[in-house]
Amino acid sequence: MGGINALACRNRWLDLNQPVIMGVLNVTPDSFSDGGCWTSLDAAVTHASEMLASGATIIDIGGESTRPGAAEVSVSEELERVIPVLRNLRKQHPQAILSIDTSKPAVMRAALDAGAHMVNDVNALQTEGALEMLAGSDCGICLMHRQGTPVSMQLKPEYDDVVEEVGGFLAARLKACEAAGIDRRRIALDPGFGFGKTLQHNLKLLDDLAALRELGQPILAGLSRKSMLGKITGADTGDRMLASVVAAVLAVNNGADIVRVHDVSETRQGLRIWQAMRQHAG
Ligand code: 7PJ
Repeated sequence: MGGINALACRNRWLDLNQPVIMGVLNVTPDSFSDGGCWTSLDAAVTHASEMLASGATIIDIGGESTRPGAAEVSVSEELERVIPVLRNLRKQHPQAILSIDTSKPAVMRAALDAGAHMVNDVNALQTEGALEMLAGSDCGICLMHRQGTPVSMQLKPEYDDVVEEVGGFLAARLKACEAAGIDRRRIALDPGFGFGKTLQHNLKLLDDLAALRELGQPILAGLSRKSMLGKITGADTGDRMLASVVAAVLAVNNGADIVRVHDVSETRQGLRIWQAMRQHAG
């Protein structure tokens, strides 16, 4: 295996021949979409176990809220939130691929030491020291595009051509990774839905997701419960499951390999329909 059919994540290959579900595990007290219900260790591990049983292959553990306007979290606080969860999951679910959602090199290091297989960085390894840190490892990596910082990004997003600019940014980060000595078989790319984008930008990216595949890397898409779905349907955050499943299926149909979701079991059902259609087509 190799190339776009798989993603190298330390000692294993993540098989991308079928759509892969990445389940979101927020261990942030201020996370908007689940009200911070999973802050205690037991609750977090239980929720992750449920997502794995429902069809998630990857668990994305995040201790730093990246929603628009979120406060910054210190390294020590982030470590206190995520490391116990990682260690515990590593022990209880040795088959699971564990991803750490962070932009901080010190958290990446500690998470890899605790057994994480993948780093999901909404800052695309632009933090000082992040590239070098991961060049010394063999974990999987997700590079995500965003315009602006969590505080500023939704103020006034502007692009001449959003697909071209997001693609250009991801291509440049991919190149920076390779120049730092990171094998491209470790790298997935993500347009970063909702990160410094208007509804129109998000829709254009979703419609044209296939254009990003030309970069030759696996594509990850995160649309689950995002405000763009609320803008379209009028549904509040707690009531966006159906819209999220539809969005995940559309993303996969348009070229996403991995979908980052909260509602794993429902997404699995939706993707089964897509897979059945594909298999029928041969
Ligand atoms: C994303 C993410 C995403 C990747 C968040 C939320 C906001 N990581 N982390 N892609 N979104 N790779 O879940 O609504 O879209 S946090």
